[in-house]
Amino acid sequence: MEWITPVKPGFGGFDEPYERANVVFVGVPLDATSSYRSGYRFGPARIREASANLETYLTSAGLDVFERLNISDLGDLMVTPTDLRATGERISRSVQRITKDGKMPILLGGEHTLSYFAFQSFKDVFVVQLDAHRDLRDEYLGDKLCHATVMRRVLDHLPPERLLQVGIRSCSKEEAEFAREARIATYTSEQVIDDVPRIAAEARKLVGKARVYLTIDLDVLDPAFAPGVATPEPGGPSTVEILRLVRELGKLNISAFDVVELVPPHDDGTTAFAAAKIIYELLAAMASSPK
Ligand SMILES: [Mn+2]
Repeated sequence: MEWITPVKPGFGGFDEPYERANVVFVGVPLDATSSYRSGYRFGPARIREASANLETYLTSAGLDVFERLNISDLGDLMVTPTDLRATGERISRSVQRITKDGKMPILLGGEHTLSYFAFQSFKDVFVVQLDAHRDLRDEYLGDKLCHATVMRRVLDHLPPERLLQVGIRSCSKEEAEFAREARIATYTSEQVIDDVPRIAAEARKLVGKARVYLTIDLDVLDPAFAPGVATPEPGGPSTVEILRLVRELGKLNISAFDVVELVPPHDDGTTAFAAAKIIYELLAAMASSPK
């Protein structure tokens, strides 16, 4: 219906047919294991809304991401509220299918537990995690699989030298000891703030040409820049520091990424717009770097 010139509901207000796409968005409104703030289920919709109100031309890269990439948005995956495993299988199956079709999946969260199911679709990946928290507890409030244990569960299937944690400023004593013993590569929040270009360069060197699953927990940002998250942790980098970082990380050999932990009932829009901007910067970096 050309005569109405509709704004499409997909990311950025655009929506290429799946068959033509090389980048495919899926929303995962998972809202199951929160121990404090909840309302994640509104996350994907708010990120899409913000994305439609930001420019698709990125001044940093000097390109329009929608001219360089064919972007499709499949909408939100069905979440079974009381069955995490059933929802998890649906996440894994979708990510597997998109990858098998030669396209890159991008997941809009939703709570962080979704990363565990998405990650399982990839063999031999390097997991790069931007997060205030390590999420390495073996158990939390009696749960083996939840937002506080998600990376520990990932490590059930991944050698610890294939995990890089960036922006860390909070964990339990048990997690700190586990991370030390497992020698998990870590950059603290203050290391990032002190020298973004150096951390970005070191991260790129460490990861090399490995295929990457990138997970971005929005609480990596200082709560001043991202108040709408489930567990805000003071002392984080600013939005511009994270944008500069992801601009470099976007040059890695990324197979898939997710942006998680937005809780719209606690957001004034700031966090949703930061999330959308981070995604645009990543897309621009990917579009401008030959793989
Ligand atoms: Mn976190």
